[in-house]
Amino acid sequence: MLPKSHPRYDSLRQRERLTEGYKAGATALEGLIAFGRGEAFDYLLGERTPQTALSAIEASAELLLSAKNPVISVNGNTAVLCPRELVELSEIFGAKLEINLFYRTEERVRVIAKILKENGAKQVYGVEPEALLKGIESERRRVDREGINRADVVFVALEDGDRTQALIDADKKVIAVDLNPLSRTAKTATITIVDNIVRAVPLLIDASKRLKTVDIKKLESGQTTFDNQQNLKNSLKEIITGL
Ligand code: PTJ
Repeated sequence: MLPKSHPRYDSLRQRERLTEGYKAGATALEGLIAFGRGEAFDYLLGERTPQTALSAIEASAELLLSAKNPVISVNGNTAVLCPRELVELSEIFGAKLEINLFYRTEERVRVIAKILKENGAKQVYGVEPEALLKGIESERRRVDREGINRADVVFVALEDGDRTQALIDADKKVIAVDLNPLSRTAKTATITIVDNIVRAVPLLIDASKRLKTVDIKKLESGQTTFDNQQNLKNSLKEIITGL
């Protein structure tokens, strides 16, 4: 039993969620390793949201609010780390929730769909994906015809760079959450939020609720001012300054 008074309670709780998620059949064993790499970067960030992530979150909220067919891509890590928040995010934008797995099995898809539904999702896409995303050979190429296949903006987290590139090549805009500002995903996405998914999604929810009251035309003009490459460089500077 993890005592709430433990100074690293939040971090240890995230680990527990993932190991529980693995035992339940949602999270891939490799997902635990991927999380460990993220933890190392989170440590370098001082386990708090950097200023650069706040700028990226603001730009992401603007992009999602102006999207015509946004989709939130869910994998075995995000499904257990922040399922309720992902459902809430999807409701704010009228975005579809689509399961997209690197280590795809029917059983994992079933368990993840159940988790999302238990957390309020009315419809889950990607359960029987019929379309294929060009440019990748992994299981991530399987996409829902009505979901990622038709999306103009795709929200991804804990992702491999190949699919982000394939989504960009398919003329979609990609919002990535990745603690590693040096990853291929981070460098390839339209907007990269360098932060822990468990902090980034609630902040994105808050920013979106606030911006929802703003005129859409103003939002569209705001998007063009965000420079992802510069923001990533600034993220690295923030890490170095922190060190
Ligand atoms: O559930 P599946 O089958 O789709 O598999 C998912 C994993 C995570 C196993 C797969 O996508 C994978 O191997 O990912 P990578 O290539 O290791 O990339 C994961 C990235 O996410 C790394 O750059 C990590 O630093 C980052 N990361 C890890 N934990 C977090 C994170 N970013 C944000 N928040 C986290 N909590």
